[in-house]
Amino acid sequence: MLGGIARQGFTLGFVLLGIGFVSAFPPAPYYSIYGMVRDQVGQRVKGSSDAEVVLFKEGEEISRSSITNLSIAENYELAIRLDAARAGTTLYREKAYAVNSSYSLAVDINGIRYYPIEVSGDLRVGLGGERHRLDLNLGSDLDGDGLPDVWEEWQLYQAGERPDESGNWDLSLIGPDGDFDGDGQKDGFEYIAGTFAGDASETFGLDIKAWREGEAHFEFYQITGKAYTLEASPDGESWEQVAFAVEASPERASYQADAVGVVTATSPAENPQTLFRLTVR
Ligand SMILES: [Ca+2]
Ligand SMILES: [Ca+2]
Repeated sequence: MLGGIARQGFTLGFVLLGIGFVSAFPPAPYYSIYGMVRDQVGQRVKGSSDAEVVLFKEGEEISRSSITNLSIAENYELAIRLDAARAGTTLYREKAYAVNSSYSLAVDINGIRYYPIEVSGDLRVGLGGERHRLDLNLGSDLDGDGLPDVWEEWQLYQAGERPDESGNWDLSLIGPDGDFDGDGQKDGFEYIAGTFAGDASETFGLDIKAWREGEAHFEFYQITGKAYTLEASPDGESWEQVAFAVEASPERASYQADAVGVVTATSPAENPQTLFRLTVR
């Protein structure tokens, strides 16, 4: 909520700039972070007023910003106010950050506080005006590989692995750059795509089945909760996002799956040589 107020304040400043009162305000440069908050099994955290990213400075809460459903590519954005380092602005500075100083984050969902894996790294404030993508993945990460351990244990279980007598799983079998099931797709990629990293029969991909009457016909394997977009290219170099229709639904810019399984899709394509690629988030 406070994040929303901060953004309104920024908008207000911008409006005032238009009518010439800006000199009454100290400059308020911001460094922004944005990205996707995912739960410990890799699913996008749904936006709500009870889901917020919280910003800390030296252990003290500075601001918070709601997780939203507004964009398919990201579900949070947080503006970090930078210290203009001017004399006589002590109060202002308490909530501002020096460039390259450290900050920390937490995620509050329905009154429960979570610490994203990324917080264990060294988070540093960048320059004013910069926008930096920082996806936040919730859950513990005892093996320090950036993948939530709960998701890794799920993949191991699904592949027939079991914990040892002490209840410990061999998390070293799975890693972001590994390919546990040998299907050619990295475990870290399967985490994002929502496919099983321990089942080589389950992979992310786009099968182009046919072209007829100005339409390309596809199949792909959808995973509940994942969002898909389609891009087209005449030459494999320049790509642009295109609308597509899944099953009998109307054409749309993106598609969010509500089930698991193979679906058919179509997209207009005047040229049968058009190349397509699918993106999953
Ligand atoms: Ca891990
Ligand atoms: Ca794999």
